[in-house]
Amino acid sequence: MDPRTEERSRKRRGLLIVLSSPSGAGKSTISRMLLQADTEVTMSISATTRPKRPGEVDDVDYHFVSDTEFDRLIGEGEFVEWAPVFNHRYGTPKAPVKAALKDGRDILFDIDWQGTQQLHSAMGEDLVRIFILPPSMAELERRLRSRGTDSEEVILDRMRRANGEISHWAEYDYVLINRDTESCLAEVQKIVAAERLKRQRQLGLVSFVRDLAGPQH
Ligand SMILES: Nc1nc2c(ncn2[C@@H]2O[C@H](COP(=O)(O)OP(=O)(O)OP(=O)(O)O)[C@@H](O)[C@H]2O)c(=O)[nH]1
Ligand SMILES: [Mg+2]
Repeated sequence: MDPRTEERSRKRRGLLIVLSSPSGAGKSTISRMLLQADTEVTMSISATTRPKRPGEVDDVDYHFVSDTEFDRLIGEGEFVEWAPVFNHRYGTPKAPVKAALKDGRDILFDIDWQGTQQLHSAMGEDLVRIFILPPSMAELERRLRSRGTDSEEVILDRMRRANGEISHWAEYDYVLINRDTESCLAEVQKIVAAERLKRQRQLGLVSFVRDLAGPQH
């Protein structure tokens, strides 16, 4: 296809959406609902050296890899960002990000503040950063406990880590307080809708406006 025709048929450049939050603030639930509601958004699947948990599926939840394999991926420049989180390493594969941007599809990233900083340096304006805060620390703790899956020690550890993650809130473009899931999801959808309309993401605008002006000018 002639590149100009191809550009017009694509209409817009894809959007990279980061959702970060402390553990228990509702990020996973909101991600899942957004993916279900919006077929233009797909999830970025990270590689990790952490062991697979029961119920997790390789290449669906994460690409579970060994330390050696992770080193190889770093060496070959396969990651757009990677960071140590707790005792393991996590990284975002580069190829799907490039493909999505080009095809005008959006990608959602569930990554921490370290990854967000790196992605921001690498991808600039293609990235929109959303941070989700809990309504209070008491509510965060209540939500962590209500999962019923974690030991007291794990819960206390997550609460400690939550303060560290929250301290990076001001590095994000949008900050939402998750008082209830439905309204928080609606807010995320409004952000996504507006970001898609940004001038720099609408391909073919220059030629559209040129044609609008027409031959009389
Ligand atoms: N930088 C970076 N962080 C990642 C990546 N993938 C996952 N993470 C972060 O690593 C942390 C731990 O993720 P998991 O091991 O899946 O544990 P979890 O139970 O989901 O932890 P929480 O989401 O914090 O409740 C989360 O904060 C993720 O956002 C990645 O590719 N890069
Ligand atoms: Mg998670």
